[in-house]
Amino acid sequence: MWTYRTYTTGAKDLKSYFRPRIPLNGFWRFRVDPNDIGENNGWHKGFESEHLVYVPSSWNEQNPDWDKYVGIAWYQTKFYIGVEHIGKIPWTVFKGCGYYAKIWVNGLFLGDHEGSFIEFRLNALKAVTFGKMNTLVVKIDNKLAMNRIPPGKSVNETAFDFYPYGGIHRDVYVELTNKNYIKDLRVSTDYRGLLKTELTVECCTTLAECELLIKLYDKFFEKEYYACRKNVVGGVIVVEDRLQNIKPWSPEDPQLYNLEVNLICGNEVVDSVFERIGFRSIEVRNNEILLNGKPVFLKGFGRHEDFPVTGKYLPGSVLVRDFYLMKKIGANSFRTSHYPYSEEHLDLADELGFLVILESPFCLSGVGNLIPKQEIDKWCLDPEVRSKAKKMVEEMIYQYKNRPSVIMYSVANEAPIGYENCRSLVRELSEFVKSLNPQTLVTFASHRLDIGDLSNVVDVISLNVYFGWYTEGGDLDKAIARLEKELEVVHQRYPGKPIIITEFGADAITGLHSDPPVMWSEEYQGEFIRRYIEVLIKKPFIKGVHVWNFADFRTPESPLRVILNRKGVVTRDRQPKASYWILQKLFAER
Ligand code: GCB
Repeated sequence: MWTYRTYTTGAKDLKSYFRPRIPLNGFWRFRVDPNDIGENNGWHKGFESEHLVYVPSSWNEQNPDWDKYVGIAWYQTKFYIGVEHIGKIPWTVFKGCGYYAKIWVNGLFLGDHEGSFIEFRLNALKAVTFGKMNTLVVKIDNKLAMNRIPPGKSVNETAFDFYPYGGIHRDVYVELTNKNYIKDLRVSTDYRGLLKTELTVECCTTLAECELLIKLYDKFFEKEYYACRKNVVGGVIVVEDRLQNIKPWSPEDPQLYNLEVNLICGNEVVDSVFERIGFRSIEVRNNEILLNGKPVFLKGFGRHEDFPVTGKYLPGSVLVRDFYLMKKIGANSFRTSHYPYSEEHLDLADELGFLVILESPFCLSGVGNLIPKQEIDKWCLDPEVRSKAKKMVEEMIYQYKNRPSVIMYSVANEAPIGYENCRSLVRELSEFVKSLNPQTLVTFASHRLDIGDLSNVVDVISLNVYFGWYTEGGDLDKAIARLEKELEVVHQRYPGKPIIITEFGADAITGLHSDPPVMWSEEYQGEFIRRYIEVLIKKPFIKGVHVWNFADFRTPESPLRVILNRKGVVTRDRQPKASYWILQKLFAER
């Protein structure tokens, strides 16, 4: 049984054609509040402003005046709920905004949420007026602080190498449910047709009058494969069956099914939701990552959600281009570095057959530049940091637990595991993931090649390596010799563990050419990737290669960055660099 409850509150946002939805994407009123005067001046009841901002998208690049603004900003919109909905619960649903958000409807505080990359929904029943316009106000606080995840100090002093965009960067809507509704739906499958459904139902009437009708359809809701009825006894219902003639989900053939669940009370359907599921198994055995019992090799990228003007919002059209570019290059996998991506992003991964490492926002690459070395260990012990890191892992799994594409969770990126308390935190997070679901594969991306006894808690060792860029710069012979040597050492240290190289890459400014290849040229990047991959694919213990990065992305300003991190094999506007074609050839050979 799947037991959360340490941190996750509210219901899971489930797909539904039944629940009425009022989309709130569009132009909202906007106001920055650098001195945090808004609440004292009643802005949460509604505020005046000449400025507009588009939702979803980060605020920064929508107006050059806001570009480097990290701090408090206010958003406001109006919505109407017709009287025909009286008796229903209106939920305000935010798919991702941050860093810290407080929400009011008609001046009444609904709740708050910390963390930019996870959905949350708040019950607005006490606040809304049916048959009238309602005012929704959101206060976003995007200040960087050491007790926030990921940590930072100011716009250009962050522990993470991506731009600290702020705002409402994913969809917002009001969804209406009946008072009896399906709160959570969790599906476990295997490639031999296991279908285990765990449902949490929230009922205000006597549960005995209610039953669940569970149906399995093909991807297009055209053919019904399975149906079962179950009385709602208690709030949690578990149904388990083994289905015949099911096609497994895999990158080569990503077969999806729709699992529909109807809640019927007194002969009336009162709720209906669905999840797109796949039948697949994932495990690590004898040094192999096995998908549906067969060894799989991960080929792909670390990515970012980053695009000009929209910031942390990747519009659907850009996502489609990204996935076609990834397909064309021969990739079958990516990591959601360094935070959970949007539902649409994962929808496409499910649909097009990508194996995803879902990463939490606990990204600490540059934490050593922000606090003195002797304080890092103390920082990792801070109960606030620890509980936030845990909450974010739990929320991430809660939201994405039913995704066939998600085969592994990464609990952190480049945590300073040389320090004892940081090591214990990564251990705690990994064990926590396993306690939520023992079938889940767990890892963390490490820049240290010696992960000590943390090898006992991860299924796969994930390494980020930059010989030939941050060390041995410009000298690929030396870099590759070191890579070979170091990897053999890692393998000898952990002979029973599959290893994935989750990051390796070199910056290239598109259009910058050089013979012989020198750093920052397209030729150097191509050569770097070619020589790495030629080595990596020959090592039997390496089970995956993720090039850093798929596309160039914006970062804080630093002498190491030319506005963007240029390690993309495509530019920020998604045009291939020379390395793209080299990688396409290499991926085809593995
Ligand atoms: C890393 C980090 C990643 C950076 C990358 C780089 O190790 O994990 O966030 O962007 O290196 O390009 O420096």
